[in-house]
Amino acid sequence: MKRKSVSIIGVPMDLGQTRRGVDMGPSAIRYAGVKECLVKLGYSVYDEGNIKVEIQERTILDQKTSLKNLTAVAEGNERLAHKVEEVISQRRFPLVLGGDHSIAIGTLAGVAKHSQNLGVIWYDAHGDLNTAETSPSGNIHGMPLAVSLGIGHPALTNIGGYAPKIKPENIVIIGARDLDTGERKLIKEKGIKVYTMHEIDRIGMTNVMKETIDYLKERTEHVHLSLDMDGLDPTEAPGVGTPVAGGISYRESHLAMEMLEESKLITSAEFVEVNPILDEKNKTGAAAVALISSLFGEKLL
Ligand code: B3U
Ligand code: MN
Ligand code: MN
Repeated sequence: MKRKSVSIIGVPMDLGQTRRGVDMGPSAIRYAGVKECLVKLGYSVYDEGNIKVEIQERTILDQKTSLKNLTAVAEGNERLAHKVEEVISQRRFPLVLGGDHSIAIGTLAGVAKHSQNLGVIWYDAHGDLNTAETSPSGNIHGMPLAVSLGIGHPALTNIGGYAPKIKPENIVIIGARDLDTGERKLIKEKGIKVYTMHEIDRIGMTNVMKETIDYLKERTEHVHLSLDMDGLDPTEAPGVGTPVAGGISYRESHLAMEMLEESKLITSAEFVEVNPILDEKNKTGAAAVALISSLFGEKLL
């Protein structure tokens, strides 16, 4: 990471899924000391506060598609896209804190405005490549990667006023271990590069990251990191809405962040799905801050 200014943007979004509490994720990550860590590392840090997200006590189903809370998710993401775009115009690094993963729709809409050939690392147990037709849940947090490819409901794919935001060959998914049938089909159809837990176990995180960095360096100009805390193993990051056993370890995740830091490739990032209600003494919030510190250059020695 180049020494530069960082803008923290909180997104208290919980409408992309149905478990309560993930809207407090930004507070949990702030409480765990994200700003202080970045200041200590020498960055100028601006906490931009939170993006306004509607509070809805009941799930509203879209009549035609059964998408959950479509209007409120789209509106929150539109505001987020605008903010991210503004932050990049000010030459600051946008660090977005979620909130459920539906917020990647807005983040990518803002980031891609500044980048014709954006790379994306999707660190996640899931593919987030569903559409209204393939989704088992109707939850929009299972769709943001498809939406960013221009696949999905127009109210989502057109956020920021353009589509698509990214190209399938510029994506690397890391940590996948729970993929739906429609997602598998899309991965094959579009030729998306995926390192499942199988590959991580086979070749090790060092090689996964080496290959990822080489792959993206060759074909992209900026790289966004979208890190879903459920990519980590639930024993080490229990505060997430959809935990999946057999995940990436805390240590492997640190290594991944350190290698990304060395590569100087990452130009924007988001950390999502921290749910303090489901967490154990803010373990997941603290893990997010520890990983952010590594990504921004904290060294052991
Ligand atoms: N693939 C499932 C489950 C899921 C996706 N993202 C999360 N969970 N966090 C779905 O609902 O789309
Ligand atoms: Mn996700
Ligand atoms: Mn996930």
